[in-house]
Amino acid sequence: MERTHIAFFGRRNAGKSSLVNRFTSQELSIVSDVAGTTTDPVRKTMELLPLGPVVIIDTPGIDDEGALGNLRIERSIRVLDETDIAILVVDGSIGMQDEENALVDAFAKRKIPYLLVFNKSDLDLVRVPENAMVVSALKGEGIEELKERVAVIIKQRKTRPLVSDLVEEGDLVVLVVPIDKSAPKDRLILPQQMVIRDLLGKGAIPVVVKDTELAIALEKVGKVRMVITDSQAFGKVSKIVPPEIPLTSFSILMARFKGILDQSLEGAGMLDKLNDGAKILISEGCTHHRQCEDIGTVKLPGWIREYTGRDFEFAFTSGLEFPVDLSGYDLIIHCGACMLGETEVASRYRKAKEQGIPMTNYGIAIGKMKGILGRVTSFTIE
Ligand SMILES: Nc1nc2c(ncn2[C@@H]2O[C@H](COP(=O)(O)OP(=O)(O)OP(=O)(O)O)[C@@H](O)[C@H]2O)c(=O)[nH]1
Ligand code: SF4
Ligand SMILES: [Mg+2]
Repeated sequence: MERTHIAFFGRRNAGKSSLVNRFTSQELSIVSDVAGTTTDPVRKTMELLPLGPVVIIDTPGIDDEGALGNLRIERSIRVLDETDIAILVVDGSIGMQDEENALVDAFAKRKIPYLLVFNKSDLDLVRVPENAMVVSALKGEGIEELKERVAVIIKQRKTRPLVSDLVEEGDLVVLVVPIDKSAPKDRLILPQQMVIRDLLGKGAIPVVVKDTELAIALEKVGKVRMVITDSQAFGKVSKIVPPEIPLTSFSILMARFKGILDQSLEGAGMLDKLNDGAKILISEGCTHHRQCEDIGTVKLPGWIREYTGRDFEFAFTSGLEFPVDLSGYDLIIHCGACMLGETEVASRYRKAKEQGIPMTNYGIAIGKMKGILGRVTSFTIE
């Protein structure tokens, strides 16, 4: 399961950092009575009972002032893009103001579930709205109840299956994992681990091979329900796997899992419509190119030029930077985003959609250029 990103928002001095420290039982953030103590979002990845794997995010107050204040507000708002569950912390001795109401609107617009928390219950509180919880970060009161409420929301979040709905118990599924120089040393990447885990959970039988042993494996193993490959090896693998065996890739399954498959398929169609000089944004989810190495920066531009016979202008971004204004681009091609949370990915695709810019990802773009997109997204089951 993906990590749940839980972010604490509110005005300055509401007690966000105090509450984060109580919530995590750690001294994560500095607390003081100076308004504007937290100046940058603070993130902490951890396991938290009864919530499981989470990222806890403390944010600067959204009522900060001046030029620097505006920058801080922007950073807090940016955190919404990765937020799965929001905690809106209100100074209960003051109550809700315009800023809190604006945040509630922002949560609603992005469909982010949130909990309204009136803090400082040890003081005299103004009238508490019915849907609000009351806590005291100072005294540590109401913290367990808050965690339980968050746990309920986590349980309710819909989890789509990655691959287990496409196979039956006892089905044999061959996974192709090329071990070339771009493969990480001594381990499998997250989408590969997730597919294996999901197949095992279903009672299916995953068989993992390198591309070089695929042909021999298919001969030996008998009836195969599906082959799942790294999309970089689509060209080679699609020639080895007989057409009657369904074929797809880890990245296509991930796109389906993250709810962005349809938009990505539509976006890939743009590759046939680009004019010379079109601007293509290639965006990667991490800065250290874990297993992607030069795919985005070198290989992909080369393949696109070869496929289209045209020349384009390429721009690149990586990590958490993703342009707010996408209007200069004709097409966006994103990496598999294995290091990004589901909500961050969804919000990038939503931005592209809102601005009318086609967007696709590496695996689907490669499938398209190899001429096998129909085959690798059909998910046909014999
Ligand atoms: N009485 C009382 N004071 C609290 C409570 N929680 C926090 N405070 C105090 O409120 C002040 C601000 O707390 P912080 O946790 O730094 O607030 P913040 O929302 O993170 O503030 P910024 O980082 O400036 O946005 C500190 O003096 C805290 O001790 C509470 O439950 N009761
Ligand atoms: S986040 Fe993107 S660039 Fe980074 S390893 Fe994953 S797929 Fe590659
Ligand atoms: Mg703070």
